[in-house]
Amino acid sequence: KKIVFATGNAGKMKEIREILADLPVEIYSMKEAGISVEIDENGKTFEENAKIKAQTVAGCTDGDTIVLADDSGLEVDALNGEPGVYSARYMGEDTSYRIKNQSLVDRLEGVPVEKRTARFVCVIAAAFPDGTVCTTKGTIEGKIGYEERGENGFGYDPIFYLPDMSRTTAELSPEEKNAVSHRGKALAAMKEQIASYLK
Ligand code: ITT
Repeated sequence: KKIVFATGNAGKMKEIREILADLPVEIYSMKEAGISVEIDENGKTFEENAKIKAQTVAGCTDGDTIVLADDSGLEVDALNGEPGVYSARYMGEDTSYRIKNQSLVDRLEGVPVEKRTARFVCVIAAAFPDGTVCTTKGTIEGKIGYEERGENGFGYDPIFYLPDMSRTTAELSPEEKNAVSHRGKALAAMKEQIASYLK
């Protein structure tokens, strides 16, 4: 059995490899599996988009492969849940995260600390060789900071502040982030689904 992970995001892929390291299965990125396919990510929810990615890539694999996909994003309460499912596309795919992060901080100017609540959401979808599909979800609650802090992680991590840890997720080590993150939680639940499929 092998797993192909349907993502082109290197930051996600690094975390996924670390979190799934203890599974008795070979894990390949789409690139390593030699798969290149146009994915029409037109769903309205994380669940829909994760399933679209997993099923599209599953259509390019042989019968012995489990395809996983991750759809994730940042929901900012003071912005009515934006950027949400549009997190990667916010201000355009090619805009740097320095600029995207500064934009969110600017849009929260004057918003007091108790109203700066936000969460990362991650939905993992699995497309199994028998045609079944399932999803698992994880979230982590935090607050939007006042400036970027930290060099670890990727994307919106430098402005995602965890009050309990007094650090942003970009200031956590990879192990610390994976132990508490939306992706760590969603993949922990998915590991159980995979284990029961493999039985
Ligand atoms: P794939 O579809 O190829 O997997 P993508 O980056 O386009 O890559 P998404 O549509 O799921 O994936 O976008 C998720 C975005 O949400 C991601 O690009 C980040 O900006 C943000 N995000 C998700 N998880 C994050 C995390 O752990 N830390 C920081 N930002 C995160």
